[in-house]
Amino acid sequence: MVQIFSMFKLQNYINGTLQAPASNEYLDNFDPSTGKVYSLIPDSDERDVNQAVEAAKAAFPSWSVTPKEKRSEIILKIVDLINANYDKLAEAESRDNGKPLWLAKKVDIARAASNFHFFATGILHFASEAHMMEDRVINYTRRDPLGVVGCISPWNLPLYLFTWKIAPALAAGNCVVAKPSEVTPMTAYLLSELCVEAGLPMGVLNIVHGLGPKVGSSITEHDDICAISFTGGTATGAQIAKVAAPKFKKLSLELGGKNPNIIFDDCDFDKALNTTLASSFANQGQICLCGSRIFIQRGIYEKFRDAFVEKVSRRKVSYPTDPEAKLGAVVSKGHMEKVLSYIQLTKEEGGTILTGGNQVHLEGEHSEGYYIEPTIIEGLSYDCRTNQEEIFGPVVTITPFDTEEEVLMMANSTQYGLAATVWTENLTKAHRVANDIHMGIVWVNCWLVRDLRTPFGGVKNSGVGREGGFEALKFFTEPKNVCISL
Ligand code: TXE
Repeated sequence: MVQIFSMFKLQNYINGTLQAPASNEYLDNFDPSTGKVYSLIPDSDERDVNQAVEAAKAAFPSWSVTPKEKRSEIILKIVDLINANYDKLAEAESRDNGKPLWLAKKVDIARAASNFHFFATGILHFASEAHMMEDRVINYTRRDPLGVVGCISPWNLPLYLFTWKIAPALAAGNCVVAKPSEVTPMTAYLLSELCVEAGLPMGVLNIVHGLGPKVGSSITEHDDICAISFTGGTATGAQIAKVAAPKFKKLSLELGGKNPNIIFDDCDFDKALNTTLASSFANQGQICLCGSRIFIQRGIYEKFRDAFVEKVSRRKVSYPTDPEAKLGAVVSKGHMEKVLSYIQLTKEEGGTILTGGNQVHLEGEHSEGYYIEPTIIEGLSYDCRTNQEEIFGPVVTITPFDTEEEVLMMANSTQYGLAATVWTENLTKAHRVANDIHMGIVWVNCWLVRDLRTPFGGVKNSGVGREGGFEALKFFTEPKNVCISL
């Protein structure tokens, strides 16, 4: 008797119910740690998006006037359910993305719960302003929910970035049509089950799975979706802007980065070294905030380089459930090939690989997984392609510098402007460099320290707008000035 294993099929979440796509077609969902298909994703299309938009439109009149305390209470129920299903969500995230299980537990799921908690409470303190004029005239600013909004998220921090958009949108009283990356859809699917359990009113949140150019573009194009919040690649961001701009949709674009990590010779050496291990290779280097261009002042260049290479060469690449794994699998075969192609490019550009540079072949069931050694490259010019283009994998370059002016020129030389890290014990220099670097975020003597109240985003090709705190609630509301003559 041949046993037919029926692959688990994810479902869309539309109008409060979990359902098959209109096409009844499915896409393969790969486990990056084994290279094998382990579930199926709805191959949705504009029919599903249209149904989701209709559900959201029907829910908006009620949800938008639900008292914020009630909205907060329902969203906090989702927080409780995330925490009650913590390990299941972490295991799902790790299997879907390839990241180490310990990392999914420590970062991804914790932050998903925090995102909902932050905005469920933040909305209770969200206020606007009034402006008094002479002769008894008062102005006040209303901030009303926008209506039906689109949230489109990427594969590197799947539930973390998915909820980073959905939480403020819902808290502010909008209804949402959301699309997670088709590369890592699992935790978004599990979240929809939790939303049903939390009693989120039907149609308030709708999750449509599927391909970007099909489902994502249907969301971007839909005339009844008035705002798009997107995180992903710069090229895709440009594509979305091209569609949305002539329709005058509100846009929040959180795009790529090529972040400088600037290490002056008066830094706290051990702290800079240990933090740079994380800022270079956390999540397999698949975080838009990773510091992939490391600039080291000449006085400590060789000492730092040798210590860094020694530590990195010992970082264990392993299957995600290995508690010793410092790096897991990169997210897909295509992405692995993209990263390996940049390692090949770096050789052609004259780089020297000090450690790493190879695909890793594990044994047994993980032998077909997508693993790459953490890689350090030196000897490249600051303006070559390897140092100008986003690789988004476990690959960093190191470059010596002499003066502050020189390193600022190199750091500011790319088309990106997301996040910089600066290591110095000289306070005046820290403030001066932070002032002169063209980025949206600057960490001094730390990395990835996140206060959710702060404005989050970048300049140049790293995006448009800011997420986080009241910036996010302002994005997801429309200000209206009312001027009354008493
Ligand atoms: O991003 P995409 P991907 C960078 C990184 C990576 C590159 C591409 O360099 O190699 O972007 O990654 C949806 N209309 N970052 O492929 O294509 C898509 O389905 C509407 C940086 O993940 O931008 C997915 O849900 N939507 C980034 C989402 O967009 C479309 C994190 C992101 O996919 C669409 C990830 C379209 N035409 C990658 N095409 C960061 N800033 O953190 C695709 N999508």
